[in-house]
Amino acid sequence: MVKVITYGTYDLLHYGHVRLLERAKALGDYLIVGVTADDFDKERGKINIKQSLMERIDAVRATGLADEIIVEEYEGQKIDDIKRYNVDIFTVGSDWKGQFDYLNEFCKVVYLERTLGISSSDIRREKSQIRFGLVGESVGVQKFAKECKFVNGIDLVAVYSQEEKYSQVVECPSKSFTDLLNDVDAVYIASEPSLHYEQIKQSLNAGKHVLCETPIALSLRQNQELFNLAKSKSCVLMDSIKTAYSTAYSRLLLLLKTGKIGKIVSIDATATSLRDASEIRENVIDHKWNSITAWGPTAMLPIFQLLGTKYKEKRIVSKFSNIQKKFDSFSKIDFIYDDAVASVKVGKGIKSEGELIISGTEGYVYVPAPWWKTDYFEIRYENPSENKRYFYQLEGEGIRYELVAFVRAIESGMINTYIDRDVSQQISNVIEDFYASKDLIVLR
Ligand code: C2G
Repeated sequence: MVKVITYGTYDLLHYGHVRLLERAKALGDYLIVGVTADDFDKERGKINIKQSLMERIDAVRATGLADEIIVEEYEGQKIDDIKRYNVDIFTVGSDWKGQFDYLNEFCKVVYLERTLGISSSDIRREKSQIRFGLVGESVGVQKFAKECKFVNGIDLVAVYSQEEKYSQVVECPSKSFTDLLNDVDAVYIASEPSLHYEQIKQSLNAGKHVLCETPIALSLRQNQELFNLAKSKSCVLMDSIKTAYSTAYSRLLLLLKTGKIGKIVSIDATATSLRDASEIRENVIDHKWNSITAWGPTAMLPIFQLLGTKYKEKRIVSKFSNIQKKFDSFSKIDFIYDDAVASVKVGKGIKSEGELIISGTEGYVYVPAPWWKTDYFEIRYENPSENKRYFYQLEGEGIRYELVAFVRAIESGMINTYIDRDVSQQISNVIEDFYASKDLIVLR
């Protein structure tokens, strides 16, 4: 019996896939099909898959061409499988020509002519083309313009910015925010925090979906009003904190919720950058993004996601470079819970170690700087031999995964579960108290 094996994602199964399977089957007597697991696809850059692994397996099974179906989960698994299943022939489409010649050492390698004129990504693009616009004057506009290219289902069609260097990311920038809204279905807002509320409100009232750089509002009431408005308009409103969408960070949260370090007693999150320090010192910086709005939401995210938002009290200690404009060059926020404590240190006028340390009754988590865009973390125990290290590929600082989540939320109408509504609202609440000098101690 001649055993043949082939592998694929098989997303939105189409006749190109079926023709490949038919010809693979014809190469021998028994065909094994390896369907790729979600994580394996993500690792190798395929982040736009629409169907779950089970849906893709069922579709391959329904062709009746596979004698056996397995799941491909890791790099190099093909060698294991060829040996384990005693395979005679490995085959794959000609788009992979040359990529699997190394398998000649273990079995015969056959590249079958790829069927022209059809692909899963074309089908994905036809399924939904969301016209996307970028707004604002922060580097996020440039980053998102770059990252859009990796995400099926969105077309960057408009940009509105008050600064030349950002509006240049498209051929013809919009002349006004209203003009932009007329041309899009969804918008990413990275303007200064004080503009977010009005711009989100105008977007939602125009029936547009919104992904807004956090904080989405500078007060709890405004935040609640915006989420209610989004609901009433059946529009998606998402907080943009790229950390929440990075695989390493989201897997870390899951591991901690399983009790990997016992009960969490303390969390310390630090995020600083001296990028604008000279302007801050000379007081020339445009006071759009102070420390607490630029870094506060990101640093508060793990605290509210792991300990919840029902802390008993908080204390904000800030050093101001311009107190009239409430520009803090450094802020430290302590949150006291019934059974835990958490501390956030953020600053655009100081430098510190940008690490995240989560302390538990049985061990602790160490996430090295820059933890907010990490692909790596360690879980450490009293006995170092029990320490575990985790690595998860992170492309584009997590922005493309954030965009995939935004597109999925728009297509499915499902609420985005990466950043719960109460976390977003608590972030706005803390920032509101900062501006109202509530729970605030000012350093000289
Ligand atoms: N294919 C084809 N013609 C098309 C599209 C795909 O012959 N128009 C073939 C591909 O060459 C591949 C199989 O169908 O052999 C599955 O294609 P995909 O689902 O796109 O998965 P891909 O990542 O290309 O699979 O590690 C090997 C890869 O997993 C191969």
